[in-house]
Amino acid sequence: MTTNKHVLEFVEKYTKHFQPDNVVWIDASEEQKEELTNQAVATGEVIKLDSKLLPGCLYHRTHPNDVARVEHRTFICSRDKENCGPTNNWMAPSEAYKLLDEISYGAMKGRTMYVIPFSMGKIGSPFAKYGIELTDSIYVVLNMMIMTRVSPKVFDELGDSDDFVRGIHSKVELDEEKRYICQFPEDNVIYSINSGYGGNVLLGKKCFALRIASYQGWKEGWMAEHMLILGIEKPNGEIRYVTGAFPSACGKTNLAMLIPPKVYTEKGYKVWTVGDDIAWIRKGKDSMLYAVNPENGFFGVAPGTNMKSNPNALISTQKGTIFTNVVLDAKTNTVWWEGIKEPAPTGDKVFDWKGNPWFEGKTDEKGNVIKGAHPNSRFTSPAINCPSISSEFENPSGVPISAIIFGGRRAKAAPLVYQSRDWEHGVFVGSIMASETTAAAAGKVGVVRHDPMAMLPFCGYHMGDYFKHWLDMGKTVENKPLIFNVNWFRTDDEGNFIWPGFGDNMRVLDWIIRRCEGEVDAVETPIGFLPKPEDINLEGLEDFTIDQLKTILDVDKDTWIKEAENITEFYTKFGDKLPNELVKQLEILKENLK
Ligand code: OXD
Ligand code: MN
Repeated sequence: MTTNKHVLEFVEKYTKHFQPDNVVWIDASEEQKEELTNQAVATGEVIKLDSKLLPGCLYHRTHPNDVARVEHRTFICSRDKENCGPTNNWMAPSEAYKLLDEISYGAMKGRTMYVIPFSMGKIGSPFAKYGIELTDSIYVVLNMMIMTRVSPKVFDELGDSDDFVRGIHSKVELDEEKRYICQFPEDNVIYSINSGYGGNVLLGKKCFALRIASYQGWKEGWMAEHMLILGIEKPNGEIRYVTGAFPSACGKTNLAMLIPPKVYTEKGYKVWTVGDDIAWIRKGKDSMLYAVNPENGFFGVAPGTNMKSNPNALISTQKGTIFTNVVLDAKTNTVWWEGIKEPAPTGDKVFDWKGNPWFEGKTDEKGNVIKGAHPNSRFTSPAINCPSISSEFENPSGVPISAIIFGGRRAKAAPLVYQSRDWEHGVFVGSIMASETTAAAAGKVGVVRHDPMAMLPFCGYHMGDYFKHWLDMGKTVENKPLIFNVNWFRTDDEGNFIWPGFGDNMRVLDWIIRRCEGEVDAVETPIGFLPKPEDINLEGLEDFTIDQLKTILDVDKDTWIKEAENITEFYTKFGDKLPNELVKQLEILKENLK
């Protein structure tokens, strides 16, 4: 398939290492896809779903110990420990290669090794970066064919070049004690073993498009961010693009595919989806920042996705999709998850994500309800399935960004929306993001942690340098995006969400766009500019009053004084690498709160 000697050497080296029975080069042809699917069906690795109800769809279960990203087993193996920074785990590259080689030596005996040439970004576009993933999992191959552009054309683009990311994956024995997800930024290498969960093994996604790419972007003058990209079409046909950084499982996919409320659609507003998880950002025309989505599909969280919360996502899953760890109804060969629709399927052929017979309300021996789908169960769907996919999705130059939104899951503290005073303050706002943890990563759920720019688990270098890079990128463009922070998750004393969220988030996007166009003024507060309550359009919103809105537009000084103390402590981690601009911004915040 190629004569590129770097590629051939790489494949040969790991063929010797893993000792597979066969090596198969992936050309992503329909015949090959069909053949691989049939093989995976024969071994039980995947189950074919009903060809009429869910054409081209497959079902898969991961090992029960392997259902989320494992941040404590994820390492940045930079040559110098200092470059990994205080927020990542570090291992010396030589030590890491040795350890991983030892654990995975001969791991593919009796298996096939697949060689996947893939592109992040449209092949041949200025944003595109190429990779080769080696894997012993057909599930990985089939997912990569949805999530990235898998094609032998990658070799044509590469020519003789050595400029590709080497992705090495083996399930080995799925031993969680020997699970390692290692990134070697200076070597362009990712080495992932003992896992079969998407976020750990679809190496184009978090490992490449964020961890390695953030490092590449730092060196090459661009940015790789954990951000959705959406376009808001106004009644006059103009489209404004917004990117949004939110931690995992905080609604990026829902926001990216938002359907505006009737009061907006009637006037002609539309929302277009460019990306739901990752944005690569570069300086472009008109001295603006431009963003592309380097992925080709969605790896979305299933539970809670339904025709009301996100019809565009649900429709995207109706063909060519791989479902992982949801409920299987083996009688109809369809899937179900909590929140998709009531009632759950019944009968003796309904199985939960672990493969056990299941019915809604089933409890364990302690009386706890057993969920049918894992809270981090997923769908992998082609982006072209999405009814709201933007016509600019494939634009090789990306889309111009008018606004950047940061947002976390905060029961208190952060108001519904506020705007930073300028770029520098905006970088500060991103750097102080905090959010309650979710099921997307192994560990405790619901604990507030600092997650700057939603990149805490994904930044491939020192986060102090990352902040500096953000500050520098602002200097490269005159027409900078305005920077905002949102919080859809404020709760009342009973713990209920106050803001209706979902499609109604359009009302906040509308304010953001009107701010970008200079059409509406705002109130200056210690933390930035807040909307006047009457400027958030509540028309047509039932059961929600302006008084409720006011409760989520407040900036409680005592809460923020505590927040400033937490930020001070968090910032000490970065030592000398914390840019002075951010120190100054923290002082301004404290001063404003006096
Ligand atoms: C994801 C994640 O899968 O952030 O997008 O975990
Ligand atoms: Mn994500």
